[in-house]
Amino acid sequence: MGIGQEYREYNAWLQPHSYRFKEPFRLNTSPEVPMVARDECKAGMERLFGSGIWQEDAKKSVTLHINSQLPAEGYRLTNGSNGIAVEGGSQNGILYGVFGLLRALGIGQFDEGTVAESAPAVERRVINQWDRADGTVERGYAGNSIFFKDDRLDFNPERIRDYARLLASIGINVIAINNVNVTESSARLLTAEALPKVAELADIFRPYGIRLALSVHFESPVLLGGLQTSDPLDKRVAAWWNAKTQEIYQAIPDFSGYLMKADSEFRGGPASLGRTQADGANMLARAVAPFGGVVYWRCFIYNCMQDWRDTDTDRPKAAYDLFKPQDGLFEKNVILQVKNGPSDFQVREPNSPLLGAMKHTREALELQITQEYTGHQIDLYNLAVQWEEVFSFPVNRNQVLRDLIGNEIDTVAAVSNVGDDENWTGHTLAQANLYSFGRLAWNPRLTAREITDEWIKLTFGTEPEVVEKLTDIMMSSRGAYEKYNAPLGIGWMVNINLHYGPSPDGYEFMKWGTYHRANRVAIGVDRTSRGTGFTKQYDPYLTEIFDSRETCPEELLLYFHRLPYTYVLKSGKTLLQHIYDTHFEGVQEVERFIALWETLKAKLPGTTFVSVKQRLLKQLENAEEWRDVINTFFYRLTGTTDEKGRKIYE
Ligand code: GCW
Repeated sequence: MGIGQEYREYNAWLQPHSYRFKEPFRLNTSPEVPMVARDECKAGMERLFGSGIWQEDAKKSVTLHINSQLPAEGYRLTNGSNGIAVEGGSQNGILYGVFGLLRALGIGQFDEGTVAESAPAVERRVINQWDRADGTVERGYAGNSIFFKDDRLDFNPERIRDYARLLASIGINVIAINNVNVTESSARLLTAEALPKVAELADIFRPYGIRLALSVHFESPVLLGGLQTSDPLDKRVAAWWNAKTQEIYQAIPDFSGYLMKADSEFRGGPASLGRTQADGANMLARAVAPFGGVVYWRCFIYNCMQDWRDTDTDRPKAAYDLFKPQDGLFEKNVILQVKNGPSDFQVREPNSPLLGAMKHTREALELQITQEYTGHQIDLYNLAVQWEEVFSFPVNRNQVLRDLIGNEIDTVAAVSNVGDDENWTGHTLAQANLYSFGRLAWNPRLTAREITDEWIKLTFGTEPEVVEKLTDIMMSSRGAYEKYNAPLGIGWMVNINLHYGPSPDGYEFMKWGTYHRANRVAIGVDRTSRGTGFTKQYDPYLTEIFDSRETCPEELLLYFHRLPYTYVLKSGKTLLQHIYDTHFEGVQEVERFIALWETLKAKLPGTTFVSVKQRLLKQLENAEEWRDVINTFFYRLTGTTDEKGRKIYE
């Protein structure tokens, strides 16, 4: 990335533009201002306005300095008559201030007289890489890992630095570099041979205010330490973790902590040894506590060996049932990491009832940027729209999830969508999802529209036609995908393992607890108080809302209820007709995106125009496949034809 360049997809939202400026500036920095903040400011202003922006004898200045009155990571920007001041509460604060300034100038919202203050809503804004030691990325759709190759860390420092810059520019301050499904070879990152290389990575991230975390194998004491057991209550096990942790902190003094997927999807964990989640998490927490570290303990635990004939077990209930009774038993530096939905990053889910339910335990919200169930970065899907809904989802009569951020929930984490593709994310427009995650983790009160607008302007400039049409496409993209996907929150009608493309019965007779139980008259699982009782895990205010077909949010009807196809929705349509209609509409939406995109040909960079168009055409094929498979599936079950007489295959 750099100055004086043309647009390159690689630059993501840190693109050059040639905006005009009234007067040149001098750059003034006090000695405690970190080098990277100064460099980013210098280069960033040149990127926006050209190198003429800096002149040593300029009357006005851009001044960077630290103001310890401000929140540590916060900043204040002032555009006064003498020039621009960027104050930061700390070294990181000043860096965020510089990026905040560049963003404000880039979107044209920083005229003279403006004062802007900002500070992050949560202490930890975390990226989880699902990069495997062998160099592939689990659920990655943008090439291979930028960190690993051939069972070891093997990276291009320049590329990592550019990633660090992108992440810092959106306020990320922690990164876990390896997949939560830790294998024997990735467990070896903790060994004395591997740690120096991990420390090299930490050194690259550090100047950008980003601390490293590692996903660790619960059975490390056996795998690496030669012990007979990994039992968290065994003194030798705890001693092994203590010693190992000390070794890590010697190499990486600001190490953020351990990320753990235990007792989940065939991973070992405390439960498999007859211990509680708290026993396991606390052992690690005590090891990192003296160094100020934390344990990110994932709550994605359910029976993945369910028999489809078993109708008593209801997967969405699992995490709450397991963790809620242990509230209060966790050490202070344990952070329970909870996926936004109780299922698994589906297109449409309610929020997890576990979010906000733990009154004496810290929690992290986990989102997924990589488009596992949302189109594999082939189909366009603006996740900001979905995340805005997640943050706006009620937890009780008076609060929505957003209100807990920074309080009960002090960490926001997400699974990254980058790989070694030149444009980082495969689909260039999927860069917006990484951008939006950082912005929302910093400030969950931003709307999807505001963030999308920022991203478009920073990436492609401020030309109104481009902004307007791209905003339209991007703001509509989630709705379009939902329309041609599984209907009304039922989820899971995807090709198994792959999770792209339709397969309505793919997961129906599997062990994963993912059943729609469709027959010729009805579909869905009754998760109300009268059914599996899942709704009772929510605050009573919500239990009542979800329990009733009339008050349950319609887009979630089939998440909570079992309904006949003849059930009449608020639109006056039957459930079946709604399914047919939305599936035809979803395809039409994609056709509309393609037509709109075509009209932007002359106004967008050629490389991006072509690559996005190719993906849109593939998306159209996918949408048609979904439409026809889903419509035929329901037509065959019900024998009921489409009221509008459109083509449904027999
Ligand atoms: O969504 C599922 C994915 C797995 C993933 C798991 C998890 C990393 O299909 O690929 O494993 O969730 O979140 O642990």
